[in-house]
Amino acid sequence: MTQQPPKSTFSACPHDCPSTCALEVHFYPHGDVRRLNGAKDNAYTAGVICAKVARYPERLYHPDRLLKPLRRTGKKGEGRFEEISWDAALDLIAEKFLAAEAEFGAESVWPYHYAGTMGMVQRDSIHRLRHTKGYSRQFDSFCTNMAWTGYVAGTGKLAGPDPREMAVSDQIVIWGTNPVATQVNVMTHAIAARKKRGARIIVVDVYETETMKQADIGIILKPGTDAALACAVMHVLFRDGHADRDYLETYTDCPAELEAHLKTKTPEWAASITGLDVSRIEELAQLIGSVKKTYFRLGYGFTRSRNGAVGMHAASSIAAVTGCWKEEGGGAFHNNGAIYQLNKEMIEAGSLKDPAVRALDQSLVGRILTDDEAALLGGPPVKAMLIQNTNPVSVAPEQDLIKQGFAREDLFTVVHEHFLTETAQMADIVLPATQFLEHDDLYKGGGHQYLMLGPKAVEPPEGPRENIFVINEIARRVDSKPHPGFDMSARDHIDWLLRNSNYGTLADLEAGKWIDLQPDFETAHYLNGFGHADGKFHFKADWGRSSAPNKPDDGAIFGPWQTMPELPDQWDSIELADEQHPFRLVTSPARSFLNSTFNETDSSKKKEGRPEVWLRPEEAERFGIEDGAKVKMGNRRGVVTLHARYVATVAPGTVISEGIWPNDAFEDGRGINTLTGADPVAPYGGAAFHDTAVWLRAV
Ligand SMILES: Nc1nc2c(c(=O)[nH]1)N[C@H]1C(S)=C(S)[C@@H](COP(=O)(O)OP(=O)(O)OC[C@H]3O[C@@H](n4cnc5c(=O)[nH]c(N)nc54)[C@H](O)[C@@H]3O)O[C@H]1N2
Ligand SMILES: Nc1nc2c(c(=O)[nH]1)N[C@H]1C(S)=C(S)[C@@H](COP(=O)(O)OP(=O)(O)OC[C@H]3O[C@@H](n4cnc5c(=O)[nH]c(N)nc54)[C@H](O)[C@@H]3O)O[C@H]1N2
Ligand code: SF4
Ligand SMILES: [Mo]
Repeated sequence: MTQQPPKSTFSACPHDCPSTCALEVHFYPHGDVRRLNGAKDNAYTAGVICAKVARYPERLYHPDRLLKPLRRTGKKGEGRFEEISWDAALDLIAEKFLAAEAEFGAESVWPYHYAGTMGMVQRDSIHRLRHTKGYSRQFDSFCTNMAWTGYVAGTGKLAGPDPREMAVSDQIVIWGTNPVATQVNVMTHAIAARKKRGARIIVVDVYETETMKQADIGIILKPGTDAALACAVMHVLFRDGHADRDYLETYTDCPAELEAHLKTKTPEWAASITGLDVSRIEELAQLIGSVKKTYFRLGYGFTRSRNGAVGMHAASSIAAVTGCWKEEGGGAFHNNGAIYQLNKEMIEAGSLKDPAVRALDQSLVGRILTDDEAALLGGPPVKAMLIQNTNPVSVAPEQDLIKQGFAREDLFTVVHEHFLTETAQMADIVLPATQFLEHDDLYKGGGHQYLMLGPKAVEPPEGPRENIFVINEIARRVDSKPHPGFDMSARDHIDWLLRNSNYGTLADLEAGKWIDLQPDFETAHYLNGFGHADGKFHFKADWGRSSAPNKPDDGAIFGPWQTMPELPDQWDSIELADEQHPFRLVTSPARSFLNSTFNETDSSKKKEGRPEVWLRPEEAERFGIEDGAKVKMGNRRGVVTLHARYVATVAPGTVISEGIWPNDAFEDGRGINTLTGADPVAPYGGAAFHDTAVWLRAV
């Protein structure tokens, strides 16, 4: 007799979202997944998840899901494929990878991945293949570079006050993040603080987001001007006696120098840069100065600019001026990356990593595939790629170049995917992948402090295979150096990682579901000293010379880093508007998509409507653009076609286009990243997705 399937089980959300929610998975009696909920017994998730993941069966049982390996039969990108067996596909991949290696060297093969799943076994095993073969490495630059570099410039460590303390805060400043859309649990805790303690919620963004609609105070500033706002706030704090001088003396590097430097950074000065009224800046500073328990929740959004690291450092400095770091419910939190000490040797084969092998910048994929010598770092052309967990033809900047690159007949591309994405459409071989409920993995929260298990909950359909299967099978066929990680199942990997990181065993984690790794209060609030060698918070940033999580290990430093201001200041390295490009475009996330994920589901597409550009009515009228009209938006990188919408609550001179829509949702198949630039941002790289000058024209 077959066993009765369980009614429910637990999991963890695999998506690239700081919330990394603890999930309950509910089944129908026949065993299919019925719905997903947030786990109530997880203190951060607290029973709440976003709507798009709650309706996961729509993605899991989607009729367009890839179920068979495919081989291209038509021209590149034409979309014509035939089914082949797994064995035939893997043999062909090995043959092509070996041929590229023989003719151009191992660096001509570029395994390319990102964070479609955040599960460490399925996401990072691609490094095991890379390092055991000496294939090109990847420099990650889509997401975290400016934010982490800027935060660590001040604190010396990527960690901060327990995010659950938002619930005991008196004031929460949500800066450059839109949690209603991007990390719903921030709202759970912020709203709890408001209900229980009357806490005030302040939101700083470049337009009125759904989060701002729920706030008590909304500050709408011009993109890339956050450092100016932060400086003026600190000016007022010093001026009006809200600076905690004892704290500054004990815990910071150069308070007197900062105070002198800020003398000219008046609200009037900042008003002219940010587009805010002087009174608004004064009001914000008074609120921050008068509430001890102020929790700054600093997001990624405001750092996706060419001055993003400077902006993040400036915003985090405010908390060091008021000394709110020492309060329960106070301080400045961005991400908890540094609290996890994980031994990933079996997953990544880091011991076999050859630092002499080039690390290609993932954002420069368009330039790399079109043989830009600088982007190729002096090495051979890229001749073969294995792509897992990412959709560069949609999500990466300089899309026109990327399409040209992937169209090369001499490039052999393998894409392992759930759906026939824009990238998969350009592939020579498409492999079907399991979804997170169909494989085992281990997750860590960026926006909280749990290490979490996501066990396999259902059998995959016949066809899709997990990422490590593909990695291990290719490794076997391309004569990689031996490594024990190739002979381990996902469960073996999880067990080994836990044991060798002193976090117990897989059996322990199966029983406990997650491990709370929150450091003690003194450590999290830096009461024993900040992460720098001198134990101080650094107002003076050591740009380009400091260590930071994203610092390239080949020593590369990018952009005009020598001109970065050491003390918090406005830095005009952004793509400023000019006569030809009167607007600055920000490509904020859409609530119902997660990067390019979920943009294949009907319910998400329906909720989001169509690709649009939002701008102020009076500015639109000046360019003869009517509400709802079809418009072209462009710059030197390319042109996209979408529809205009009048929105009065956007910063002056700014236009917003929410969401990474499928490229084919745009009239001529060009997606929003046609317009964004890939130039690496100072000092440690990153793509400035929210920093783009454009023109707009009615059509
Ligand atoms: N629904 C949904 N959730 C997501 C994602 C998604 O695409 N959709 N993406 C996931 C990923 S990969 C990540 S990294 C996180 C990122 O999540 P967040 O940290 O929230 O960062 P962003 O999504 O880039 O942008 C957040 C907000 O910053 C604003 N912003 C842009 N430029 C500026 C500026 O110069 N100053 C200020 N003050 N604000 C600015 C944008 O308008 C936006 O509302 O979210 C994850 N969650
Ligand atoms: N214009 C603009 N562009 C942006 C951003 C923006 O704000 N604006 N945000 C940027 C940011 S922050 C990020 S992080 C990047 C994210 O870009 P990506 O990492 O590409 O993000 P996703 O679209 O979430 O995931 C990519 C693919 O991974 C696949 N996938 C998921 N799980 C698995 C799995 O287990 N196995 C395999 N083989 N595949 C899987 C999904 O089906 C999906 O197609 O986008 C960046 N691009
Ligand atoms: S809020 Fe983020 S982590 Fe939570 S379920 Fe939604 S996508 Fe996943
Ligand atoms: Mo991201």
